[in-house]
Amino acid sequence: MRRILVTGGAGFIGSHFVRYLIETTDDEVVNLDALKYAGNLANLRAVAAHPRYRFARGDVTDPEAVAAALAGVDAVVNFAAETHVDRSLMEAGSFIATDVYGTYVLLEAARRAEVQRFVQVSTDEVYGSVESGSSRESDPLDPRSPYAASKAGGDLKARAYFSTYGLPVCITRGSNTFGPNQYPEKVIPLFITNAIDDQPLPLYGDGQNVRDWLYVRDHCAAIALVLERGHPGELYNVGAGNERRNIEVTERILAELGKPRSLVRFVPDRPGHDRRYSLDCTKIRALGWAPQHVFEEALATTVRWYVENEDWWRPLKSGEWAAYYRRQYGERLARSRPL
Ligand code: NAD
Ligand code: TDX
Repeated sequence: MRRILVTGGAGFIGSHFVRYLIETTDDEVVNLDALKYAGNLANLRAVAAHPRYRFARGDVTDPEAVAAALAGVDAVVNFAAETHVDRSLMEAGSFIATDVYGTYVLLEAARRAEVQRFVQVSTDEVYGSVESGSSRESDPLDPRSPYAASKAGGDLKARAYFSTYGLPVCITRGSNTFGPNQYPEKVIPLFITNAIDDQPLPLYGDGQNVRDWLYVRDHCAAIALVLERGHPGELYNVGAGNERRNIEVTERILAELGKPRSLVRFVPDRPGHDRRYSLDCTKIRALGWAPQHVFEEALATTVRWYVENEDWWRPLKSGEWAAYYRRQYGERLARSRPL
C-alpha cells in the first residue's frame, strides 16, 4: 500500500482524482488543500469518512504545512493551482505564488523526503496558441496568459528538479477538462448553470476558438497511469482529440437543456485569447491510456449532473462568485450582440 499526497484535492479534477484512487487502488490518500474559492469539501463527501483518506487544510506555499503533510508519503500528485485564465488577467500575483512558488516548495520538500514519484499536473496552455498541427512534448513553450506563464514556470521547475537532483518527476499536460463538480467560472459549467436560469451565455469574440475537450474521469485515469508507470523525467500530453469550436459546445448545451439560441450573446473578446489548442498524445497512448468517454455523451451526462445537483452549485453562485461575475461580464454584456 502506497501513501499518496494529493494537493488541491478539494478542487474539480483533484477531487475526482482522490475518489478515483480510493475506488480503484488500495492507496492511502492525504489531501492537502488551502480551500481557496474553488476548493469545496462537498466534492469529497463520498470519501470523507473512508479509512484510507485524510484531509489536511494547508497551503502549498507554507513549508511547514507541506513537510507535515509529506510524513510517510511515497508519491506526490500536485493539482494545487490558481486555474482560471480570466482571473489571471485581473490579478496575476496569486498565480505566481501558488503555481510557481508553491510548486517549488513542494518539490524541495519532496526531494528532502526522498519521495519515489512526483507528478506535476500541467496544461496544454503552456504551448500557447496552435494555429495548425498538434503540440508534441518536445515543442518549445510559448505561454501567452499570466495563468499559462505561471503553469509553465511550475512545469520547468519540476523538470529542473529531475535534471539537478534526480527527483523522479513526471509531468502531465492535460487539455480542457469538463465534468461534474467544476466551479461555474469555466465555460461549460458557467454556460450550463446560466442557461438553466435563462441567463445570457457570454461567448467571447467570434465563438470560433477551438479547445480539445477531455472528460474528467479520463484525465484522472491518465494521471493515475503516469503515477503508476510514467518514466521519470518524462512529459505526457493528455488529450482526447475532441476539438470543438466554442459555438458548437454552446449550441450543444442549449440543445441538451431545450433552451433557445437567443440566450447566446457575443461579448468583447478575452485579451490574448488563444485561438486553438491541440495535442499529439502518442506518448500517453503508448503508455497504455485511451479515453473511454465520447464527448457528446459525456457532455450530456455533465449537463444532467448540473440539472440534478442545484444544491451543489446554487450556493456557489453568490458572494465571491457574483462579485467576480459582475466585474468580468457586466460591461461586456452591455456591449454584447446576439447570435
Ligand atoms: P480548481 O481551480 O477547481 O481547483 C484548484 C484547487 O487547488 C482548489 O481546491 C484550491 O483550493 C486549491 N489551491 C489553490 N491554491 C492553493 C494553495 N496555495 N495551496 C493549497 N491548495 C490550493 O482546479 P482544476 O480545474 O481542478 O485544476 C487542477 C489542476 O489541473 C491545476 O493544476 C490546473 O492547472 C490543471 N489543469 C486543469 C485543466 C482544466 O481544464 N480544468 C486542464 C489541464 C490542467
Ligand atoms: O464566459 C466565457 N466565454 C467564453 O467564450 C468563458 C469563461 C470562456 N469562454 C471561452 C474561452 C475559451 O476559448 O471558452 C473557452 C474555454 O474557456 P475556459 O473554460 O475559461 O478555459 P480555458 O481558458 O481554455 O482554460 C482551461 O483549460 C486549460 C482551464 O481553465 C485551465 O485551468 C486549463 O489549464
